[in-house]
Amino acid sequence: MSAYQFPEGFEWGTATASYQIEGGWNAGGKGESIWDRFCHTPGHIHDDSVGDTACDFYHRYGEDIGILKELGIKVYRLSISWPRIFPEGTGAVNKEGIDFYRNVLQRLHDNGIKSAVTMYHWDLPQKLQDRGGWANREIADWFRAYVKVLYERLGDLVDTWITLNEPICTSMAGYWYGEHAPGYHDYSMALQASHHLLLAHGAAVEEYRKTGLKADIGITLNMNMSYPFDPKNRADIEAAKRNQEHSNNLFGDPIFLGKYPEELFAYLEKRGAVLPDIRQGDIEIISQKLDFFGLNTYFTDHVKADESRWPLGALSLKTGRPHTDADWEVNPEGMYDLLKWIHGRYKPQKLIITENGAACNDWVNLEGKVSDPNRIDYIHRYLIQVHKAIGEGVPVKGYYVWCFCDNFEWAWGLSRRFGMVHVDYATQKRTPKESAYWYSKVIRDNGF
Ligand code: IFM
Repeated sequence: MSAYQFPEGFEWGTATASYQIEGGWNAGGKGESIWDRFCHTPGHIHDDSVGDTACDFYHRYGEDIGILKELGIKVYRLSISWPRIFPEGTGAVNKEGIDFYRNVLQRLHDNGIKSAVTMYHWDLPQKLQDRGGWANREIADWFRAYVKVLYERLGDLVDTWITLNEPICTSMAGYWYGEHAPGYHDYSMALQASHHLLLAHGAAVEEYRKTGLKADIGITLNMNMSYPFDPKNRADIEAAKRNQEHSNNLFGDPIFLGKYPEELFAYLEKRGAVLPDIRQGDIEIISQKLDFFGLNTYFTDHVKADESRWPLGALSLKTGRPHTDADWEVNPEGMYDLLKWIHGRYKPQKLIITENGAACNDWVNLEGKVSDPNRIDYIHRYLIQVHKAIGEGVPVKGYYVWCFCDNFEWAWGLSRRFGMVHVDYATQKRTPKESAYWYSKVIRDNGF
């Protein structure tokens, strides 16, 4: 019996995303995605790398699923590349794309590994970006047509469906601060895109309920706690509240409470932002009942009031805590606080931590091994907090480490390693790190 025993049937998993691992960017009839375009345009990626090959999962999925099996992973989270299914975004379905995912899902199934499939993890078809992308309200219909094909053609092999991954990154990083594709800098456009993401999410749930498929469907939101930098300073307290409403409630409230955060919207309007065009019936589409809440979380925000920061008047500062190679501070108690906060506010019947993990500066040592004690320590500490929350009644049913293998970390390219499996990008050699073996034992013991 472990000191920290998890409930029977706890779903230990690991996560990935199409653009970050697949490569084969123009193989098998795939169309161009916004990330292909973004990376192929110089100046966007810190280390000038591109995701053309990444981990070459497109050709090596058999080997990777073999490693998953060896480690005893129960659930593998992957995403579908929209332009692999619809090279033009809409219209003709690319059968080779469907076959690729059917093969992957079948292989997982044959190895006794459950699949959790994200339908959108940021690689929009470029053809749809050319029509405005997430800033165009029509995208909810484009998404509806796309997911219908996924349900029809892959539905028999999928164990869990996730509509969108971290939609706030799609809207804010993509349309406001421009760090992600398509790289715009327009806050009001980002707010409008957020609303369209929510509509697309709702459309996907609506279509799903018509299919009669039995798997669970939910969404993955990234959230984190915001604490005032100076807990005695009134302005910091208010700024932290605003910051948290922006990072958590902007998507959480409309989906789970059927309304947008009013105070936040009033503040944004006062500061000159244009609020989204919300039409009659939109909120009903957005707030349909979900089977679970998918949570991604990595760090906490410590917020100082700063009027000069438009539009939120909030600045997140470092506190001197240890940080990972992504420069994200390690604050495991933030996981506990967040789980309690979500449970209290949204009361989901089931919660899955669909991502949590650490970037570390790992390399293969002379003995051919990868020692990554900091990643082990990070996951260990965060899991202790998850365990505590479960003990207090928060219905966390699964935990997925981000990431299964090192991969293409968006604007940071190949320079940040989040994997439990090391990837040598020159040779594509895989080396499970110590964390992979540690996690494998956690799974076997259902605790630690
Ligand atoms: O790599 C990303 C992933 O695509 C989404 N969640 C956060 C991870 C680490 O930055």
